[in-house]
Amino acid sequence: MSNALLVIDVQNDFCPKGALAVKEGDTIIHQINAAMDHFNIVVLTQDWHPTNHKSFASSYENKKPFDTVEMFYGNQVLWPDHCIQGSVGAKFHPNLNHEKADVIIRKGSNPAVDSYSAFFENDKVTPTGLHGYLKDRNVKDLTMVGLATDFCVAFSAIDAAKLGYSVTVRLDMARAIDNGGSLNSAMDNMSKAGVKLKNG
Ligand code: VGL
Ligand code: ZN
Repeated sequence: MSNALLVIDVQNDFCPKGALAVKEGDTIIHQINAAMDHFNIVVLTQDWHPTNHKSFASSYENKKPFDTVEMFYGNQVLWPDHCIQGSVGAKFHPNLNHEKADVIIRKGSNPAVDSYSAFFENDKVTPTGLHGYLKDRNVKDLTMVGLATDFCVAFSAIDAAKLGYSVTVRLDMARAIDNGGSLNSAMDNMSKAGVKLKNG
């Protein structure tokens, strides 16, 4: 039985000065690097969107960032353009020790579907392949860190708990966007799903 550290979206665009900057997003990186040595497997995720992605406010005529739209899979927050495939903003933050990664999962490549979770796209049915990988490697315990607590970290943690993993989110190694109460509701939803929330 193995454990894995999932490092969610520690990319330039989610760090200060990035296109969708998360406050203090870069302050967690040294601690994340140190944590990598304590797990059997390190997984990194990378938000990886085409320029015309339907989660971008710029894909609509009368929308601005943080407005919402109804997609075929439900409500979707609209974001500033971020993590465009191949751009500097999509790269891992230079301080992140990405060479420790056993596997890198890229997500959000389908222009019609956003993908917060490391396991399923936002349609809740299209898998990323991570569950198969972790099953094959006999991983049962997952610890999640990274950006942003209230979106990609929370969605990944809740999906993992539903899939039967024992899941811990290390809040001291995660930071939130916290738009319109999103952090509070994400914390509630994670607790209800049985995700352990720890600060150290
Ligand atoms: C994320 C919004 C849009 C995240 C990604 O990594 O939490 N949030 N794309
Ligand atoms: Zn995104």
